[in-house]
Amino acid sequence: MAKYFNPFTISVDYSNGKISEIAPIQCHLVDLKSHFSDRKAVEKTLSSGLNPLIYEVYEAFQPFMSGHLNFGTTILNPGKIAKEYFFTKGHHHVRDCGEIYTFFKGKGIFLLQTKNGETAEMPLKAGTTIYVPPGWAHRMVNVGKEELISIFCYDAAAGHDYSSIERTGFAKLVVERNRKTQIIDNPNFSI
Ligand code: M6P
Ligand code: ZN
Repeated sequence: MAKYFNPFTISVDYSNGKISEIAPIQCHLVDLKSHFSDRKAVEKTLSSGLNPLIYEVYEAFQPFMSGHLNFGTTILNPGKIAKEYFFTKGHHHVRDCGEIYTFFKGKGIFLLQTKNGETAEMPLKAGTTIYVPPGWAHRMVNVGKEELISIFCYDAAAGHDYSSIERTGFAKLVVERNRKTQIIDNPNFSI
């Protein structure tokens, strides 16, 4: 008889998003070099010896676990490179599927876009739950002063497709101008 996968629990610390049973995946500035719009500001920061931790992801599953749901937390630190706020890399899924995020700390903007050029931007704060339908690339941006923390869930066989975002960039940038958060068109975006 086939052995069933064992049920399990994880412990999320809701004060900081960390999950004690899981080793986080970390993303530093050097990993996002080509994603920030001001490349000179990135190089200046790195060459001064700084390589800040931008975000950490705690994932229950490695990808490509058919039939399972992947879930965990993302902790996106506050900060900016030049005028642009810290963000996650952003991706489509290889195997198209929806995804749910619930935010429990911080303040942000969720950027979405399709390969047809449609875009959407959603404000985020503690208590916001967002449904990302299939076909929408997604990125979160931290526009607050503390960490932006969320719990997510999606098809564990979906995989991440980073290539189209690396090629086109995001259609919108989230920047601070005149001490205000603004969503502007990315001058370097092309489908
Ligand atoms: C969420 C999930 C993860 C994703 C992470 C960071 O936690 O969607 O699957 O890896 O955000 O996003 P990205 O991989 O685009 O940097
Ligand atoms: Zn996703």
